Amino acid sequence: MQTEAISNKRLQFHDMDVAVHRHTFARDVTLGLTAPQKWLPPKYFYDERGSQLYEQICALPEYYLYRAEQEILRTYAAEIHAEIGHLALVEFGSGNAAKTCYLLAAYEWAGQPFRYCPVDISREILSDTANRLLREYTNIEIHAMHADFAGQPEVIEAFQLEKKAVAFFGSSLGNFTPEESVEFLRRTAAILGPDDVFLLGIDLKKSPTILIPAYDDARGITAAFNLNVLHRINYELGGQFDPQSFEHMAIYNPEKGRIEMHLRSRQAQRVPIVNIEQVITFRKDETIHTENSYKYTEDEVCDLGYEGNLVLHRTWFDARRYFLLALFRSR
Ligand code: AVI
Repeated sequence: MQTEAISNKRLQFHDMDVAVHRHTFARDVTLGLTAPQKWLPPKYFYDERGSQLYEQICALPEYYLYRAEQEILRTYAAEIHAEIGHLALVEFGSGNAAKTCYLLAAYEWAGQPFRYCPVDISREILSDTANRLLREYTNIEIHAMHADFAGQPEVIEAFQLEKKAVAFFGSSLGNFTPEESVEFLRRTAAILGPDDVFLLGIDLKKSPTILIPAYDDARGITAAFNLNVLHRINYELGGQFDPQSFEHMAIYNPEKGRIEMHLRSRQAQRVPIVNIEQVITFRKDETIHTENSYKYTEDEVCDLGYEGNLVLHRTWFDARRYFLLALFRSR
């Protein structure tokens, strides 16, 4: 990744090379849509519109994940801050940082300058959020990074922090397969110093009667979020998808312990995608697998961390024990 730092007194911005990103998108779409089970990586949901739709999902009554994690951060912010100390806070997938604000407020109340380093794949949200936080907190200094961190958590080394708390909230680790999660955790653990911590917010296993509506809401916002990836292929890669000819689907796969999102073709169809020189054919009811959301038990989170070279130190739960915030250190 090439980074370009635009500095002002309290804000530094590391930019991703957008041309490289476009190329990767074209490559991933070609790979995914020509596979026997068509698939697309979920990271491509998050263009500007997709990020806005995700914010709307977080406000939905069915999407308990957001409020459960918010409850944990609101209730225990001071305790978490005391536990981690006044370390620079790096956040993978920071989005609008709405929940992180509870923790940032605890930093602010300490009355000492602190550094927040948000990393996100959506540049618009990152930049808007950084500017908003600068207005809200007087002690904050922000080093923001526009990056696709999923395959290379080491991008955060560009912040050159001596000591850090690295946060990965929102159950976003659940969008990786367990194998990818272990790899991500190992690579993250490898760049943690002895005083550093890793904070993981993760959704817990529960009844499919609660899980499924969270990914298939009554207002159809999750459906729009899922279908948005077809719009994105249309405008970024010259695709000719008619999104209305696809239907959103969310199922719980109990063997794998994950919610799967798919887009099901309502009819047999051929879809040209000009920029990748492909015509993709669909049978009626054929699906594109667009996302996995793995759910874990507390023990599985501990084991996953251990395999990722991390030791679990503390846990916090919401009152219903729907969601877990886990604090790890490198082992
Ligand atoms: C970002 N990620 C953790 C969300 C999830 O729950 O898997 C994305 C999402 N997909 C559908 N609704 C929300």
